[in-house]
Amino acid sequence: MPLPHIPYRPLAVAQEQGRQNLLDDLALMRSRRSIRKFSDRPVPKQMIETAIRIAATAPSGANRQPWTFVAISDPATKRRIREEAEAAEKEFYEERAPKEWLEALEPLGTDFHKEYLEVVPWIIVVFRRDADIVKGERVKNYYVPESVGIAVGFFIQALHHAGLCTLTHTPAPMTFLREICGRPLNEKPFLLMPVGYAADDCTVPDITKLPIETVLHFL
Ligand code: IYR
Repeated sequence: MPLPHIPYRPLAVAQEQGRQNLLDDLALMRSRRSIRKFSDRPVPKQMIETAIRIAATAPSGANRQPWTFVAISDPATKRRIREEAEAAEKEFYEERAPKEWLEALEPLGTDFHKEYLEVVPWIIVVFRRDADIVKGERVKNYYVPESVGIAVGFFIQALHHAGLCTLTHTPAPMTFLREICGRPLNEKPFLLMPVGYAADDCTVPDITKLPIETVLHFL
């Protein structure tokens, strides 16, 4: 049965203000980087919860909201995640990764060591729910990677605006995360995200983004 419809009042922004807001947002997002060197400075649980509330406002296929966030601050759990992630990454770098992939990573200087997983105050594990179990029945969700990707985008932006940093990390395979987080079989790990403040001596590779002409075509 269709839901009742209610009036929608979009945010009232005069066009000039809108222009300025976009420029401000552009500067804000240009100053964001993924980092691999975190501080152990604590981050209040409330900040994590609010950032995840922001993520959970994302649009999703049939409004199924096919994401689950697990926020971990327990040191023993973080240690287990580090151990498992490093084991998976070691195998990736030393055995599984095709030469071409290793060459693509070389400029970034990454390797299997993931100390930051024990240093950061929080690790957020994002799960995708390709199906839900409703009254014992499997009910399929739609556009799941698109939906979860959008939610994670909101999350990353919110963290950055709050002065926090993250990294979108996908150790492969990631199935160990389901067991560590105690999630059911219909939830599949999507991303592992350390969240915290950057270390004072944090450095990032000097990358550039593609020119706008490459990524945008007006017709
Ligand atoms: N998951 C590995 C390898 C890696 C892959 C990509 I694609 C990156 O952009 C960076 C790293 C790791 O985290 O080291």
